[in-house]
Amino acid sequence: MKIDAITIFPEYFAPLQLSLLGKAQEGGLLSINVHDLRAQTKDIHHTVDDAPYGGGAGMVMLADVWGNAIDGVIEDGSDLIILTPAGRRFTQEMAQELSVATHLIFACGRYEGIDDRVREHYSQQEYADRNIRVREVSIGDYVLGGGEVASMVMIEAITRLIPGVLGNPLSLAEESHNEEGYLEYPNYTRPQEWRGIEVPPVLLSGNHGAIATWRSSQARQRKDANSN
Ligand code: 6GU
Repeated sequence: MKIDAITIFPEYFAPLQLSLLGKAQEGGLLSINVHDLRAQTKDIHHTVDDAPYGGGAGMVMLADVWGNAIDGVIEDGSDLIILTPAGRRFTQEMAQELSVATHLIFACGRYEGIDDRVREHYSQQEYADRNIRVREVSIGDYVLGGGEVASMVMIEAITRLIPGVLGNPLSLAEESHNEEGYLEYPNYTRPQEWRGIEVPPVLLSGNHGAIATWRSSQARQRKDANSN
């Protein structure tokens, strides 16, 4: 999978070089390229935004600068993801869908967002004919300063589903097992007693049927206790 992220803050993406994602890139399973939007500006001030037509608070990012940046990376089959709090909610299901994509482009908006003609332009039939799909995505019901952190959340959730990226493929199998809105059961390791709290005895029983029953009941209780 190839990922291009376009942003005015390329430094935000440094953590993607760490841990399993860094290894996946070294191993060639994944390539992540971060692009500075300002490199596409042609004026001396490197302007990326302007006041909104119709008035109102904040600034809107320039269509032309975004168009130049996206044109530089887009190819047949690309998925263009525009990060905005007004987008469709990112879920595990969307992560699964995107984990089989070949090329993801993350357009990280700041301020009051990107001139909407960018979305409209790349949604046209000529792009659809090239298997290019555009989506506006949000990671949840709260407002961030920009799409950078949101795109990193998506990149982590999506890329760990690519075979070979996650260290332990068994935990993936167990997870998909647990879909259907399931939350996982509580886990324990040594020591058997810590600060006066014992590991639940059923886990030491060696009775695998009883352990499975206990775990699913615990997962259910935890899900209920944490439900909004
Ligand atoms: Cl994608 N962007 C911003 N600015 N805020 C968000 C978001 C995205 N998702 C949730 N909140």
